[in-house]
Amino acid sequence: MSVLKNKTVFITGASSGIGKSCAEYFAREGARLLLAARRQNLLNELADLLKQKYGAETHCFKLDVSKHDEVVTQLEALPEQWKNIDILINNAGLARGFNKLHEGSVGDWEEMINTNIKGLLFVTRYVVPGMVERGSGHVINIGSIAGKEVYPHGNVYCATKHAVDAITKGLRIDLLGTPVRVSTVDPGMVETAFSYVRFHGDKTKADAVYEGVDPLTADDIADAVLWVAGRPERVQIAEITMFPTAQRSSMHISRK
Ligand code: NDP
Ligand code: 8X3
Repeated sequence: MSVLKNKTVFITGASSGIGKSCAEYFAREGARLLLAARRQNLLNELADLLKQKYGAETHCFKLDVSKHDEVVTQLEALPEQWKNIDILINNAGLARGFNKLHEGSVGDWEEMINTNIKGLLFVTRYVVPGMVERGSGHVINIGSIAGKEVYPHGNVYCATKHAVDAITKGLRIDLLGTPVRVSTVDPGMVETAFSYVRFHGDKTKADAVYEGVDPLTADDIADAVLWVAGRPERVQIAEITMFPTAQRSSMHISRK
């Protein structure tokens, strides 16, 4: 039997891409899923599909992680049987804009900082005390190669993912002496709605990012997250960095 069976797994940003794939991978293992994002209709559709395919038990709720009041109110309002979260997957995040810093949009910066840094902090701050109290839990952050390298026009997005890297390391250290594990999965190029969102819905620009490359898929990342979560309790995977074979760094991409 899977070690993840009946574990309660909370996935932020489960309506699309990596979060959605994680939901499917954990559902297949028999985990109970708390699914959150702003687009609740997509979460409901996903929950129906996972019930049909795997008999998965899910609870979906609308959540904008960047709003502290909403995070507290929504998590406070969880039904009793959903309050004990075993695994938190901090996935909700986005890039907005692709400009030189001195030509960038303050609105884009605020959205990235509020979601990728503050949103992750708000959710983590709420969930982790329960893990410490119960003496078990695992936080898995979705970082990025952008948290390890900086590339042209990546400036503020890279800064937010460097912050995620620092927060991951800080949390891991601060939880020393507890059984709560902290991990990060840091992908390079993954084909999802990510670039479409980054380019404010410009499909031509988004498609060009993946042109001539066989990028990672959201499922590739979910597979890694599932592996991280499934290790025996004495094993804490600190970080996994993943690239498509055609990518060797943020700046080294071989295109056909
Ligand atoms: P998608 O755009 O496909 O998914 C992003 C998810 O985040 C959506 O479900 C979206 O849901 C959710 N989200 C965005 N803002 C908020 C918010 N304020 N509150 C709650 N949910 C939010 O992109 P990916 O799957 O690629 O991105 C997932 C994570 O992976 C991000 O953290 C991203 O930085 C990271 N990443 C992506 C890479 C890539 O190349 N694709 C590579 C490395 C890391 P909704 O809009 O419904 O709220
Ligand atoms: C997403 C990957 O290289 O666009 O985090 O920053 S990258």
